[in-house]
Amino acid sequence: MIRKSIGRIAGAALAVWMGALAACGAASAETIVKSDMKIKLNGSPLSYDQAYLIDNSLFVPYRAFAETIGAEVGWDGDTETVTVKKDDSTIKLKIGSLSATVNGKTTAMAAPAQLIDSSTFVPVRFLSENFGIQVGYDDATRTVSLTSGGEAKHAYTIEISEFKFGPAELTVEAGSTVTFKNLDNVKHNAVATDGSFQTPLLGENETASITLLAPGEYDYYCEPHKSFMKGKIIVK
Ligand SMILES: [Cu+2]
Repeated sequence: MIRKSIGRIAGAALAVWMGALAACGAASAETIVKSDMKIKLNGSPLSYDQAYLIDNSLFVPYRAFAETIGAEVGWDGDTETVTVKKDDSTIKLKIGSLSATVNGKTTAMAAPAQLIDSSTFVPVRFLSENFGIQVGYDDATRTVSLTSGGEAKHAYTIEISEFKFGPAELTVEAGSTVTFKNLDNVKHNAVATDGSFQTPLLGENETASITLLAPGEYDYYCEPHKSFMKGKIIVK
């Protein structure tokens, strides 16, 4: 049933992989290529014993991938269906089927789950995106980057009033968005001492937001009032 044509194709068109969700001719023979792409999750490299490019979609073994993203898995041999469950989301993939079930809804996929040498391989992009994990690809380093942390994202506001940042020190989770709001009728901004962020000069009631991804301590100041207007954001 499952065609396997493992071959070597140099320089598979990875740009196509990025957009491969769009369409897939069900009748066309799949092209299965061993993949040497690297995968990172939130910046940490992951390693899989095997990975394949199938019709330019990256596939990895389902158990290993589920562990990576902190999901539970199940396998029903009678229906050849993999169930992947994470938080409140459940995705069911049937071997060879272009329809997946995402929280009970039938959803089309670019390339189906596959049995290769008796192991079940699942598409990284499809699962990641349906679990709210962002997927990026850097062609130069052939690295797929997965960014999770949906529920850890928070939004904070620092009010600038009477030439002070309030609160002067703020602790946030990595990936949080911090909005500066100026309440003074004098222009202020916020500039990180290490150059990692800089808002425009804000007039009265104007706001600017920054997103802090890397943990660390960020000292910042207001450029026009550098000598006395200072603050700190601690990213955990
Ligand atoms: Cu200022």
